[in-house]
Amino acid sequence: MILDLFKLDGKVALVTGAGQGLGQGMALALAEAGADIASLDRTGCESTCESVRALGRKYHEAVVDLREASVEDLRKVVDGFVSNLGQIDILVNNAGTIRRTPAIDFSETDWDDVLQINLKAAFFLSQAVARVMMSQGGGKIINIASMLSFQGGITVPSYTAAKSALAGITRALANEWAGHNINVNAIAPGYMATDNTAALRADPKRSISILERIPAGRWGTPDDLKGAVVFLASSASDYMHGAIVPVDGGWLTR
Ligand code: GCO
Repeated sequence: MILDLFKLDGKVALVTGAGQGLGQGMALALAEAGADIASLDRTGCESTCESVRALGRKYHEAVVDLREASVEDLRKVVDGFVSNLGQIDILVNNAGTIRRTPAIDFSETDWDDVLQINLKAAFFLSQAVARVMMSQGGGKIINIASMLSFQGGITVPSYTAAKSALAGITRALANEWAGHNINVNAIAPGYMATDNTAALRADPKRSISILERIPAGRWGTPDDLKGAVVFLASSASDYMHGAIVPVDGGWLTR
């Protein structure tokens, strides 16, 4: 029956940045759908851990700062999860950072950090996890893109570069790995009320102009991504490859 296709019982989902915000919301959604959770975050994720275990699912975490992690470190983290949880069926590349400075003054550090965390780590984690998925017969990779995968943005050039490229590698990896039963897709959240947009919401001009453009008439919340992430993590989306799915209250249609 159709609703059974959405169930994730017996699956293991690795979510980066699962400690708060969108990552926490998605980790809980996957656990509610039946998955055990492997969490990778730069700090411990006590509240995510508690909620996942309260649902009766296993939770295992690795504390890793993606800004500093080498490709070898990422492979070791993935191996550690496989030894503890037995497998990885779903990867959500959610961890991200943003730096706000006009392009004319933008620093090398703000360029490198954002590209490292939002793009390079997502690519090499996908590579390490895809090797596991290939040996298991398939899996689901979900990249968390952005409105700035489609638009230029204002004073966030390295974020726009990383998120636009993340949309590109979503398609590139989808092409290469579809034949291995690995679905690579992305969710592009709209303007969500999380830490990422705190500066925008605190700026009276920008917060009004953003809100005015959202047809749904409100900022998004972590709960708004729950349906899309479970869908893309489940068998219900088995024929989807390389899609970038906006969950944006209609922002892009404006
Ligand atoms: C900005 C915002 C965006 C949002 C989000 C949009 O400056 O435009 O911070 O980057 O955070 O990613 O989808």
